[in-house]
Amino acid sequence: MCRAAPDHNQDVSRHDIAPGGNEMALATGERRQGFRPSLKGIGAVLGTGALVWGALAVQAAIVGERQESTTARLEQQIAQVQAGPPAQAQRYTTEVSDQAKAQPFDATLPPATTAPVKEITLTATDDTIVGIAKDINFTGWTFGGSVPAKPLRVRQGDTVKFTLVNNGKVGHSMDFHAASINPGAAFKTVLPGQSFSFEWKAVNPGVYMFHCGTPPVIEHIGNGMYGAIIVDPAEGLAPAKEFALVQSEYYLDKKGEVYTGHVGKMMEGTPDYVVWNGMANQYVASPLKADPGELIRLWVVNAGPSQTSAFHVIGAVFSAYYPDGNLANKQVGVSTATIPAGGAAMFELTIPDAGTYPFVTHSFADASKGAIGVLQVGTPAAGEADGHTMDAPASGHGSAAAVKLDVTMLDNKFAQPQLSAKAGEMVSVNVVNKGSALHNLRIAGVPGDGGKDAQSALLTGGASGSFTFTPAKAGTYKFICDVHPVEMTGTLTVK
Ligand SMILES: [Cu+2]
Repeated sequence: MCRAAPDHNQDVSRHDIAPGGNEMALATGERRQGFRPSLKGIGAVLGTGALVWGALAVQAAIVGERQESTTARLEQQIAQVQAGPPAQAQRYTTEVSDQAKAQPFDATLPPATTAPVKEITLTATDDTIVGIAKDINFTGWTFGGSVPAKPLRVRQGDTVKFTLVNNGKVGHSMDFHAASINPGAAFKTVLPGQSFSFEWKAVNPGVYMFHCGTPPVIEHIGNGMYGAIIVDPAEGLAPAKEFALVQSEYYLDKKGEVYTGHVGKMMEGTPDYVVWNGMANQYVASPLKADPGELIRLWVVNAGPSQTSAFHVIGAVFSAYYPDGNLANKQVGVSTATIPAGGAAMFELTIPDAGTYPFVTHSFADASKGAIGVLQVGTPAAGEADGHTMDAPASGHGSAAAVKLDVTMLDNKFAQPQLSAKAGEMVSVNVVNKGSALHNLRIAGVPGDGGKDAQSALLTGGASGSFTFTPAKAGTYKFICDVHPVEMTGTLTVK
């Protein structure tokens, strides 16, 4: 049920969303009547950049966005995209930022209040600096001054009275995936300096994305305008340790000291960072904490704008997985679940043994760009470096007589890519991670403890560990880091 607020904002009505509108504003202010995008026709005229033009024009035409500044921006972006693909992707550090160290994004989730009407106001900004990674500051576009927005929580049956205040320099809007509402009336663009209210009823329980839907949507989401809203089911939920996690991508352009969003990279789908709750690897440095045997509930949104998440907790299986967070969607015994861009899911798990359990998108190209966090269950075992290492496989061998090998991990290579050992002779490997990313060392095809490949624990930056194995047969064996299996490889020669 939508009720447009009686015009705070006369101007907004002029900029109303008109689905099916076929008029496009040009930067000159002139309007092109009867604009009917034809990819083929445009392609013939404009050449290779045309598909992108087509995509943006269709989007703009469909939504009928007529705001001059947005249109000018759109044309700039088209020019940018037409200028060619982005420069070869640079690898940025995934070491946590000073901001993430000082104040990691709070992933804990307080319960919803019992008020049947939830009045929520969010302020849009487009100049909020976010410390994505060490020495990488980014001009975020936000709801409420953080990327992502702080999670919202209501109960099924509540009425949400929502107000968007636009303190930004361009138009912004709010699209609640949890709402069933006429988007043309409710999700419309609000001009800078103005505000707009609408209300909706939280009918469907679960977890949903919300985001700015002002064209080009990819830019507004790519710059940070999104968050999670949880709608508790009417029947309630079992008590649990709850966390809200939003996966999203950053695409960087260098403008002075502070980075801005690179729309060309967004269109190419080549993110520089993929992160949990806005900052690279922040929960590796500051793990989320739970107790052994405690029910853990994770509300996970994939804000995109474009990547698919393959959500997984290393060393655990979800006792229940609910697509969109609706209890009616229950699946059990799930290790890894797909969360599409714009989608969400709720996961429940119980971890019996104390230890360090990383949560990742198992699309490892993305995990290695910052989408790794850690669930710290119980207190770290003695000997675990600064509490962030996984338990090393217990060694059943005395290591006194073992041959010692030292391996140093860097970002992203092994400092000793060639190792050698003798068949039948026990080897003790000491590994130290001198990089900032999460690494391990696994020797493929050489049995270690418990029938698995001989391997170290997953080690955070600065941590160290050790493991032993006794190679049975001569040969050459490849060792890799499971987090960086392409770049981090080496060879063990057994004579
Ligand atoms: Cu926006």
